[in-house]
Parts: sequence; structure tokens; C-alpha cells
Amino acid sequence: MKKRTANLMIAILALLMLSSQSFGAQPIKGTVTYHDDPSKPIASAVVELYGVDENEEIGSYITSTTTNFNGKYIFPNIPYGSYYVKVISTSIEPGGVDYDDVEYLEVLTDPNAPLASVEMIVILAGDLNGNNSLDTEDVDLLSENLPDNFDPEWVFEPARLVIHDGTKTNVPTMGGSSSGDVNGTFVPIGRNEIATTVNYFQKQFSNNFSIEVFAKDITEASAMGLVVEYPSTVNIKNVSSQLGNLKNVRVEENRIIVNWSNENLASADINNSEPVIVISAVTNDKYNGGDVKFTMSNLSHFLVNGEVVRPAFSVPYLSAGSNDYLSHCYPNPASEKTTVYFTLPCDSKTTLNIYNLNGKLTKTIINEMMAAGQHSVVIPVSEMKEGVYFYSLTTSGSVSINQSKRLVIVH
Ligand SMILES: [Ca+2]
Ligand SMILES: [Ca+2]
Repeated sequence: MKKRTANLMIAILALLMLSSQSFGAQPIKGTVTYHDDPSKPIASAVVELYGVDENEEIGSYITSTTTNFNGKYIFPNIPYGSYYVKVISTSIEPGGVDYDDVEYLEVLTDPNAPLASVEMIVILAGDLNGNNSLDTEDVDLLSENLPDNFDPEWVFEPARLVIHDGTKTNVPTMGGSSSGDVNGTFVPIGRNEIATTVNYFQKQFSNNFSIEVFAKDITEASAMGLVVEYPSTVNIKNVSSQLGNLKNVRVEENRIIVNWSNENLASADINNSEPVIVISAVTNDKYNGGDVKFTMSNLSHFLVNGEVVRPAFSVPYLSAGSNDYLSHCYPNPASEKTTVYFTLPCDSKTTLNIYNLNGKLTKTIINEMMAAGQHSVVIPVSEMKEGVYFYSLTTSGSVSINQSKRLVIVH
């Protein structure tokens, strides 16, 4: 009986420890901004979390994360305690340094009119000789090296102590600057900037095609809202996602609105090497052979750990190419037969003729309606005289083609 009671006690204790542990771990969240300006978030900043040693100094490294498009970072499930948070770098190019900064630095270092206090971020930006204060040597360094020899680097405020307990977590805004931008004019990334990278690739064109949209660095999300703009030369057939059933897909005149959310807004994994959505489409009768571009609206976003994240998207760009519809033939020179390769951008009445050097029609190989896409045709040449010929592709469709290439016949 006593043993059972003891076991029960242990079980209750274990349960209490488990629950206190799960209640005692919360995310540490914060923001990294340019010159402490909330309208200038610094995206892609690497933020590191450290413990605190016995002298209240930076202890051992724990983990790191990266800020999102809005400059926000999150360390999930961090047990309560004291930590240091430090920003070390960002992949954004620094900038914003010009003669205005020299003038401002002169004002700040004027011994006749010393300013009472200067913000730490301003000192960081202007302290080019690294002696932790603003002085005339900093002014000289900046003015002598402008405009061509000054190569700004990023500087960030020192690590901040974070007290993380059950009542609150004091995570201050972390500031960064490009060195030399003393007056903080640089805008690291615009909120209105479309976070879209276009992955150009030439897709052999056919009436039916698909657009695979990739979202860079998104490995999990609880919800997704994408707005994709498309040209009037195509009709949308279908939209699918690796995340499963899309809750709501609305195809409007020139845009597709895709909504997805996970049950109870729980996190779902996203396979980074797979597209987040695939749009199937077909060219319509307005299509005249040009390029087909789909663009991501800057409304597109994901919800990750309760934060709105706007990643860089990768969207294929369907290029009609160099308009080299008529490709090579092989073999060339030929003695028995040769194969001609060509691409039709749209369904077309198609003619493939062979002419001799004098422009006289020697042979008609194709003269019929053909579907858009890649084609090849075998031409028997053993009966033809040795010499130089031209094979010529002409089409009449919404795109008309008239291209010729050389063919040599030897026996
Ligand atoms: Ca200095
Ligand atoms: Ca500046």
C-alpha cells in the first residue's frame, strides 16, 4: 500500500514537472530595425541566442534564427531564464552613405557645440575608426573615402540581456545600421517591395502549361494566402497545392486568390523543394505568341508561428524564346535521311518545304494543320541530288512563322 502511494506521488510529481516545463517555455520574439525606426525593418538578419554566465556576461551559444520580411524573429519554446540576444549579420546590401552624413558627423563632433547625447545607433554608424566615440578622425575617414572608396558594412547594437519569465519577456528592438549612414537615411527593404524573384526558364511552349510557384525558405506554415496575377492571354484551369485541399480558390479576371489554412492553425510542414502551388493554364485566342508572365502580388503571405511572413517567391516565366521555331536537322550533311526539329507556339496551318539553291521548290514534306508544341519529321533524301538545299517552315496561325535553314546532301 505504501509503495503504491509512493509510486502515485512520483507519478504526480513527474506530471507536475512536465506541466511546469511546458508552461515554463515560451517563445522569445523581437524585431530588428534600421536606426530603431519601426518603419524600416531589417529582413534576413541572423539573430543569435546565448545563455548568461556567472558574471552576467554573454554565456554559451544556444541557437540562431533569421528575421522575416518584417524584421521579426522568433525563438520558439525557450525555457524561462536569462539570455542574451545578438544580431550578427544580414544578407541585405548596406547603403545610404553620402556627403550629408559627413556634414551631420561634423555637427555631432563640433567641439564648440557638443550635443548633449547621441543615440547609440548613431555612434555605431559614425564611429569609423572604432574607438567607441565620434571624433574628427571619423569625419575625415568618411569625407576622404566618399564617394568611391567607401564600402559600407553592417553594424549592429551589442547583445541585449533578455529576462524571460512567466510574467513578461523584455525583448527590446535591436538596431542595426550601415556604417557611415549617420543620419539613418537608408531604407533596408521597402514594405511595398514585391518580394518576388522570377526564375526565368524557357519552357517549350504548348497551349497547355503549368506554373510552379516556389516559396523560398518557407518550411512550415499554419496558413497561406497567395495572390497571383496572370495575363489575359491565358485561361486558368486548375490550382493545386502540396498542402492539400485549398480552402478557397478564386479566379478573377486577372488574378487568382488562393487561401489555405491548417486545422486549428497548427503548423504544417512545407517541402521546400516542391512548389507550394501549381497553376494549370491554357493559352486562349488572345495569345499572339509573346511571353507569358505570372507575377506574385505583394499581398501574398504565409502565417508562421502567428507571424505574417512574405518570402521570396520563385515563379517561372514562360518565354516564347528567341523565336527560333525551326531548329536543326540531324544528320547534316545527310545521305539517306535527316530529321528536322521545330516548335509551334500555337496550333497552325504548317508547311515544311525544301528548296534548292536557286529557290526552286524541290519537295513538300508537311502541308497540314498541326498542334502547338514540339515536332520532328524525317525527310528521306537518298533520291535527291547532291548539293545545298534549304528547308523552310512557314505557318499561318495566331503566330506566323517563315524560317529557313541549310541542308547539305552528299552521296
Ligand atoms: Ca570614432
Ligand atoms: Ca545617410
